[in-house]
Amino acid sequence: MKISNLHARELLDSRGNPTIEVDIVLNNKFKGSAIVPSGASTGEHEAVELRDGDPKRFLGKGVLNAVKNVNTILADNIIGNTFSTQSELDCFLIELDGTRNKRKLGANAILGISMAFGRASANFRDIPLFKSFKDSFEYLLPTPMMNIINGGSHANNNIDFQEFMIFPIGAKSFSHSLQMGVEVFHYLKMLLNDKGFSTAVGDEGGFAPNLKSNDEAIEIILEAISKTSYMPGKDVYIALDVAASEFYNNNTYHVQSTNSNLSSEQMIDYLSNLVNQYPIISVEDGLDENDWDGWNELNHQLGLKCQIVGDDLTVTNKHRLAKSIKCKSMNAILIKLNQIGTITETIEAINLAKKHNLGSIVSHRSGETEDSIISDFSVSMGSGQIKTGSLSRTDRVAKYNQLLRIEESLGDKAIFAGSKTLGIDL
Ligand code: 2PG
Ligand code: MG
Repeated sequence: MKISNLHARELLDSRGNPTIEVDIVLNNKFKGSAIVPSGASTGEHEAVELRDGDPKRFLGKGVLNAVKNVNTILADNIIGNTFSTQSELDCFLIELDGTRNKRKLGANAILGISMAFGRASANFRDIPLFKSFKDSFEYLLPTPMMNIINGGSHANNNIDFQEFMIFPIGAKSFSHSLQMGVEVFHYLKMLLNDKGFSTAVGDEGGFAPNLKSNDEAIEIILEAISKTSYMPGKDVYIALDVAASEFYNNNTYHVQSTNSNLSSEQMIDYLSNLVNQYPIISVEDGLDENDWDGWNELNHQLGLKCQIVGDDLTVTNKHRLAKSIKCKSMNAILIKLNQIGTITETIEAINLAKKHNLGSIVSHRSGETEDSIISDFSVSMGSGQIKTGSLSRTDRVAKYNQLLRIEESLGDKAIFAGSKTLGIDL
């Protein structure tokens, strides 16, 4: 596959912040484009997203430098070169950048090329994108974690935890799981309305009501589930993204809604109580990204009955993942392409997780776009779980719609993950 053209531009993400789109052409014929997403609660060990920092443009958030890097240095070095695989291209990009965290050329610039190449190479090989990242005889449709109440740094309300998700592992198929999620979502809207709460939504399309506590958020979701024909704790479970690094300071977890300042041990007790009290089977970033001892204890206490998911802890980085495997910190990993910056390194993280029987959850970012590559990627990699926001807002729904198309095209070859690929045995 010879790169005949490469071009980047600045456009907008779902929060109205600039991001980068990359177009690539292979062999003068096969095209691919991709748009890079962007996080708000970013982990401090993530690859570097290059922003201009020019206060006169987009409050410093412009990405013209990343765009320029693609259109000059990267284009000069890549156009005319031939790559036979995704990993050949990605290794070339990593070497060209030469830094540990892609700070020279920008992980956003590099990932844009990596993703666009993935699309163009699927076109070149004349296969659908969801078949292109890995050869497989069967395709696993992921169980969605749908974020229907937003808090933390994704919403302007009192709730500490960032995401309250419904996880319908009892569904029969992907489309069925989505329908279940949508029904709960609409009952939740009615309930919030009846109780006089706002039904305005947060960054990921989930509701952002001013509830008193994390418990209240869980309870109102359970009430919404009880309005449907599904059983909480059988058909539908709760998954949380605590995003605890966001409220951790001076060795203390500041849980505002309960007005408490917790030590690591107390935070673990708090999470254990929630897991024992409610049908919660997945807890992401329950502790700070550098609280290694705490993670080990959390996984020790809860890891047999609940997924303990690393996101900021592991940042899709195989070295941090290897450390967390060694330290027995978790039993599942959240996978985000832009935390590490190439498709190849993302696949390496998934493969390492699989080798050690950890669950993997392919994830969006809170700043998203119409690009739905993660849907194809999750099927291709057989991750079995996807986290891509709520059931409203096109930037979120685009991912679910793409999964519906994939499910339809696979017909009876589409296998639904259900509970099969959890990092725990239920
Ligand atoms: C997370 C993500 C996505 P952000 O913490 O898991 O939901 O949020 O993209 O803001 O890091
Ligand atoms: Mg997270």
